[in-house]
Parts: sequence; structure tokens; C-alpha cells
Amino acid sequence: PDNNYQVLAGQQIEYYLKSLAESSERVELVSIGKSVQGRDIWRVHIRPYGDTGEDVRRNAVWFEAGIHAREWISPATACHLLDYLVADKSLTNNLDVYMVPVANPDGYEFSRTNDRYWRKNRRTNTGSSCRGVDLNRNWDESFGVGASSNPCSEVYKGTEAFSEPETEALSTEMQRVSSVDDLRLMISLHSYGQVLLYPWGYTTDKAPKTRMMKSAGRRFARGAKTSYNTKYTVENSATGMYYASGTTDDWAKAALEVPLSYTLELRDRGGNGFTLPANQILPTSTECRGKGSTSDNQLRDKR
Ligand code: 0X9
Ligand code: ZN
Repeated sequence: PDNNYQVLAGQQIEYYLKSLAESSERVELVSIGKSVQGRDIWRVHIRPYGDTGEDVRRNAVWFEAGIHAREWISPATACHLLDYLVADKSLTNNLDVYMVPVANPDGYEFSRTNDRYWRKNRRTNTGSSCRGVDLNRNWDESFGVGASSNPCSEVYKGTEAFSEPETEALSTEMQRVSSVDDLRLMISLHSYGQVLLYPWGYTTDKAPKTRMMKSAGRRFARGAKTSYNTKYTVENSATGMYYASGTTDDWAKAALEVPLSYTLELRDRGGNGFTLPANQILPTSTECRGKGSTSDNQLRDKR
């Protein structure tokens, strides 16, 4: 039924990823670490077509999804994108695609079974009865500026940068990828708001390559509009939303110097918010791929 918020359980996503890796030679699945409660954090790598296994430096993109537990549309969109990327031969040509579809597996499970609006991970905080660290405040970039030191806060930053196994695993693997490849694009998938955010989030100072992030961002928005006329705006995190620090996008920009670093807030604009009806999963995934967008047409012409 459309309205009962069906979503893949974490384990079902695991099975899906494993079957994808088994059925396609191009897909490599690796556990990059364990969550607080011991769940695997899976990282998918889609190698380009015709990859001979040589150690060549390629352009790479990194997708992170599900760092916030209640934003169910994020892992769902990530899985649909995976499906699309594995099936499409031309799109991933000479490009390494990396993805972590469920970056906060404990929180995701908790949101499914106990508290639909859970956001953080499931850390037991010493000296407090409140659990969880906001994993999108725990990265080692201007840690603490515009985040809370109260364990009961929804935006609790944790005891120190990378105190959480989830952010530790993600950042270590992102660092490794950026040492073997040229990481050109990083997108962290969230909801909701239909806005593509670019750094910085902790200051209104201009980040390097802002013009490029804006123009590429507008191209995304144009593409996203073509499927169902859904409007996405492109904004700076700090001015367009609110100050936040210790986030994935700022860290990728600052520490790894990823030229295009974004947080993408998926559907909707607040009508349903986090409890986006299941019948919007597929449209959301489809429009974000920009079917019918300029880049898609160009790719089609090249085939
Ligand atoms: O607050 C967040 O972590 C993100 N919004 S959400 O509603 N999904 O929680 C926005 C993060 C944007 N990035 C930066 N401010 N750097
Ligand atoms: Zn979020």
C-alpha cells in the first residue's frame, strides 16, 4: 500500500548488495568497519566497463547515504542509483563509483523498529541517559562550531572528532579512495527539503570552487526538473539553511579537497517530511538521475 512507508530493512539491503556483487563482475562489496552495535558498514565499488584490473588513476565519485537514521528515502535512492549504474554501460565509463548506502545501520534499524524519528547513531553516552551522536556533526572539520555538546541534543557532536566508528570507517575509506583515485564529486544524501547544499556549513566564507559547485548544482536541478517538474534549489549550507559543523561535505571539501562536495536534501518540501510515502521512492530516485537531462542526452548521442 502506498501509505504505510514500506522500506527495505537493513538486512534486506545487505542481501541486495551481496547479490549485486555476486551477479556483476564490476561490483565489489567490502565491509569498511562496524557500527557501535557491531553491524557492518558496506561500501560498494562499481568499476568501469572494460577495467583490466590495472592500477590506473581514475576520476571517482563518492555517494554517502543513510547517515541520518530517519531519512529513509536516502538509502532507498542510493539502492536505485546502484541498480541504474550497474545496468548502464556508458555512464560509468572510466569512472570509479563508490557508495555507502547505509552509513548509520544501527540508527536505521532503530528508526524502523522503535522510534521512526531517530536521527543519530546508537552510542551509549557516558554520564547521560540519552543515546546517540549526530554522525553529521562528528567529522574532523571545524568540529564543534555550530553543534551541540549536550548528549541529549539531536545534533550532539560526540566527545571528539571521529569518536564514532561509523565516521571513522567512512573517512578512512574516503581517504584511501582519494589516494588511489581523483575524487571529483561527493554527495551525501539526506532528506528533506529538495535542496542541493554546498559548503561551507560552519562559516559564510566562500569555499574553493564555489562557482563550479553552483553551476554544476544548477545543472543537477535542471535535470531533476525534467522528470516530474520537481523543483530543487541550489544553496550554500550556512546561508541557505543553518550553521552546522563537523559534516561530511565540509570535511570532504577541506580535508580531501573534493571540488564538488554536496549535501542533497531529497523529497519532499515538508508535506510528508521524513515519512515520505512509499509511492514517492521511485519518482525521487528517477528524477535525481536526471532522466532527460542535457547530460543524459549527450551520453545517449555518444553511444
Ligand atoms: O543538518 C544536517 O546535517 C543536514 N540537514 S538534515 O535535515 N538532513 O539533518 C544539512 C547539512 C548541510 N551541510 C552543512 N551544513 N555543511
Ligand atoms: Zn540528514
